[in-house]
Amino acid sequence: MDQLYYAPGAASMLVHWLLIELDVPHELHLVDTAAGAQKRPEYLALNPNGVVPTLVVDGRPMFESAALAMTLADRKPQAGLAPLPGDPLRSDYVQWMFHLANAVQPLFRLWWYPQEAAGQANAELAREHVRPRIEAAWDRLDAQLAAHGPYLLGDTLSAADFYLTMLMRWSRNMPRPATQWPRLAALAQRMKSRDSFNALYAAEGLTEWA
Ligand SMILES: N[C@@H](CCC(=O)N[C@@H](CS)C(=O)NCC(=O)O)C(=O)O
Repeated sequence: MDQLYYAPGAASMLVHWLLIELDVPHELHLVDTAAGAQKRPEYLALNPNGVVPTLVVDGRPMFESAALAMTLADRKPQAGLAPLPGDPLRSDYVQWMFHLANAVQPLFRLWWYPQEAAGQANAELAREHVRPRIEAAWDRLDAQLAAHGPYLLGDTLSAADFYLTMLMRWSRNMPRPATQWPRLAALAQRMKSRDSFNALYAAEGLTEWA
């Protein structure tokens, strides 16, 4: 059975959501990130990066939430959350997964841990600079959905929409949350109406942005 090391609402949420959506048997291990459990030797032995998630598959610990999401979606092709190789939508899907992983998710790392990049003395300034970059990402994603929605792949739901929803959730307490963009708000609404979203919230004890 897959073992997920997670913290509520963290990047592990994408993997957890897909485990539920795809009905993959799994066991949860809570990592107390507030207490620094992700930096302890026993966790670093699983994931030397000291972050969540880690997914142990067949005894092998794997990391990187986007890669784990793609792996899970590919493992259950019948669910249709990843266009198959050869399908013209496959390259769009890979593009959006990489875009979210490389161009959007790292902005949230800068938003929450500005001192890592800029030092404690410049943390507020770094946040001021990253905020418009997150908002610009919402501009572009909203425009994509306006032209080719309602999902990132048009009419086809994919793992990329689960990923985008997690990232939108992360903006919920920002001055301009993603849901201030109308097509992003519509996508969030659709995704939140899935049974798997409710099951995820119950399993992680989440309440905000329900
Ligand atoms: N690229 C990694 C990033 C993971 C990440 O930054 N996780 C955060 C929570 S969202 C974390 O574990 N933070 C605690 C820390 O950095 O000590 C992924 O997507 O798996």
